[in-house]
Amino acid sequence: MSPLRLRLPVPVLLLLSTFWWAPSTAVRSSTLHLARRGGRRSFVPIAPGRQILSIPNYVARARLGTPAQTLLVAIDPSNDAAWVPCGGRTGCAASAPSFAPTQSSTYRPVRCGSPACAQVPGPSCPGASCAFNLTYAASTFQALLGQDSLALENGGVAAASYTFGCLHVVTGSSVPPQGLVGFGRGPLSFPSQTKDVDGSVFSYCLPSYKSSNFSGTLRLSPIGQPKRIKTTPLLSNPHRPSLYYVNMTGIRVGSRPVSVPASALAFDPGSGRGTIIDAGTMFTRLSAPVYAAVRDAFRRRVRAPVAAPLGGFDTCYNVTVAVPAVSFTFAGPVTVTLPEENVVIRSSSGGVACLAMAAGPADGVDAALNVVASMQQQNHRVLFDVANGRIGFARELCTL
Ligand SMILES: *[C@@H]1O[C@H](CO)[C@@H](O)[C@H](O)[C@H]1NC(C)=O
Ligand SMILES: *[C@@H]1O[C@H](CO)[C@@H](O)[C@H](O)[C@H]1NC(C)=O
Ligand SMILES: *[C@@H]1O[C@H](CO)[C@@H](O)[C@H](O)[C@H]1NC(C)=O
Ligand SMILES: CC(=O)N[C@H]1CO[C@H](CO)[C@@H](O)[C@@H]1O
Repeated sequence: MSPLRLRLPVPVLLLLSTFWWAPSTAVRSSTLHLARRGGRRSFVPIAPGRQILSIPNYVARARLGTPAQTLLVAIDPSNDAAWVPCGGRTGCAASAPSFAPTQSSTYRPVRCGSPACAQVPGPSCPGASCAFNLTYAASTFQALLGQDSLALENGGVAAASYTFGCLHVVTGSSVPPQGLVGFGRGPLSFPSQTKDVDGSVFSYCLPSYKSSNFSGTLRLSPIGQPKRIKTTPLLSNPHRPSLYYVNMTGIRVGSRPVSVPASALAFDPGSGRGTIIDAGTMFTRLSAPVYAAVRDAFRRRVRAPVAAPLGGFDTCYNVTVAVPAVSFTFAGPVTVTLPEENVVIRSSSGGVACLAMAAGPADGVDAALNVVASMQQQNHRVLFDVANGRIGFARELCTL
């Protein structure tokens, strides 16, 4: 039942190489001036990690410890605990940026028996410090729980004593190499640990995954959020308490509703069926019957011969085709209409375009889950207003 396992099936990950643009050699910082300076009411600049770190997550610069050590951390709304790779043993040259707790005067290990230790899943106490294991995608970690000062770039100090996992052993790959800050709904997430200041409200605008600019914005408080934004109620699943569930009630391809039985979309905490908003997954995944209906409607509208599948995508075209908009309707009702850039992915050569969605796993806890993923959210503002139990959507261009 771990929400940490909520990630792309491997074939979809593999196709990333097909669609991989050459990574840029340097992290660009020239666009930082776009974020208003002057304290915590401004924006945290975010960028797709795809070009910078070869990961599907969006990243922000974090400063951890005293003096501050800078890491490019993934921002993940479907996880709670933050974790960073920890190194810094004297005499060891770190090959990749990692956090050196011994170099920070404000780092404190979390002791066994402390309240923070009780908040991590499956804590153990081999010594005096609180230890836990974590899985993320296909990787597992062993971590020690610690606390230190955390700030996200341009967002002010989030917390003088932020609780996070210090990773010592990592098995597996394709994880955010410089760590992750969970933006889920559990007690260890960023919104929870900063709620006294940020009021359990944040929003983001994700720039195009092809961009390498930090032109996206993460807004960390109720102040400065869009006043006029269409919202849908947030639903909670006690079995998967980290996740932001919403009530998706219909899907359209072009102007036509896709024929999906209401029962295939209905929220059911017991089985996990329903729809979540996530940004740690790159491409929207729909439960198998829902995806089949959307794909069939899409193919009927496009009317060109379907070419061979590419990676995890089964609806690809060799030729230039006119692509219908796809709309998701949520309770409210709120309809989010996705233009072409949120609907199809084009190969690097430009020759092939595929419907950028896939069917979820055939079985397991995620089989009935629909995941509205980052590619489908890019260039929209998505508001996570936990304080008022709602999620909002508005079109906003944040790609340079
Ligand atoms: C974490 O995993 C390691 C290796 O599998 C195991 O030895 C250890 O006991 C686990 N720790 C916890 C807290 O479960
Ligand atoms: C979701 O929306 C449908 C249609 O409006 C409604 O019938 C259903 O009760 C809603 N489900 C939840 C859990 O709010
Ligand atoms: C797509 O292109 C490939 C390679 O050029 C070709 O083998 C295939 O027949 C084409 N498919 C369609 C449906 O045009
Ligand atoms: C303003 C700016 O820095 N734009 C850059 C954004 O990133 C792209 C590459 O992804 C560059 O080509 C732009 O110059």
